[in-house]
Amino acid sequence: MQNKPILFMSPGSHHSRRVMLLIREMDIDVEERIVDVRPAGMGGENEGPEFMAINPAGKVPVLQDGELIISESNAIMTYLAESRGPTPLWPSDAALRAKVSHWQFFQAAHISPTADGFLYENVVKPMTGQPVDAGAVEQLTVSFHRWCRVLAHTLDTADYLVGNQLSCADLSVACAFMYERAAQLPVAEHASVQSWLRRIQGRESWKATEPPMQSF
Ligand SMILES: N[C@@H](CCC(=O)N[C@@H](CS)C(=O)NCC(=O)O)C(=O)O
Repeated sequence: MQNKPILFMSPGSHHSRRVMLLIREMDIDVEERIVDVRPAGMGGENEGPEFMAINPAGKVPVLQDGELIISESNAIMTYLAESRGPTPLWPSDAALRAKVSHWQFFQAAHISPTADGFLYENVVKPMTGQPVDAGAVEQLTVSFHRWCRVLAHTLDTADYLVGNQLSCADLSVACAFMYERAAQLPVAEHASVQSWLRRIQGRESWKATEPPMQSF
């Protein structure tokens, strides 16, 4: 019998979490192996030779399934959904699947860099004794509202991002908001986005992947 896949992850990693959510939503048997992830130059396990041999980018998540080693959370999700599916989370209809994919690219290109910027300014900098850059926060705020308006364009009239049912799109995008409170993301100004986020956060998969403490 083939060994079960291994997900190298960190419980506090928002990028790991979208894969962890999918694993639970699809009830896939995966070993989750915690990596001590630290920022560059801080001596984390993610920079050690063993992990770098698995992912030369030194980042989690990474999935190992037999011969396959794959990083990038959304690529891992596609692989799991396709190899362990079918699942409505990754629709069989090509047009719907393109829409799911669209939101995953949107998350990686727009929402995550903006939310991560807030996390850096409002959490990492104060924690490391650096001054917050008010100008940077102002620019991030403009971007954040811009991307939330894009989400609201769909969520004002639908409960979920694609086909009005839960899909990988919701799992991918919701994780970008994981540190909403600590990072002071102004989500409250976008009622439909906030309601959608609470809907995802109400799921068992979300509760089961809550990190033991506010870790990063
Ligand atoms: N685009 C990647 C981002 C992965 C990522 O940045 N992971 C963070 C943890 S949330 C990490 O491993 N950081 C360590 C580092 O950058 O050195 C994905 O979606 O998987």
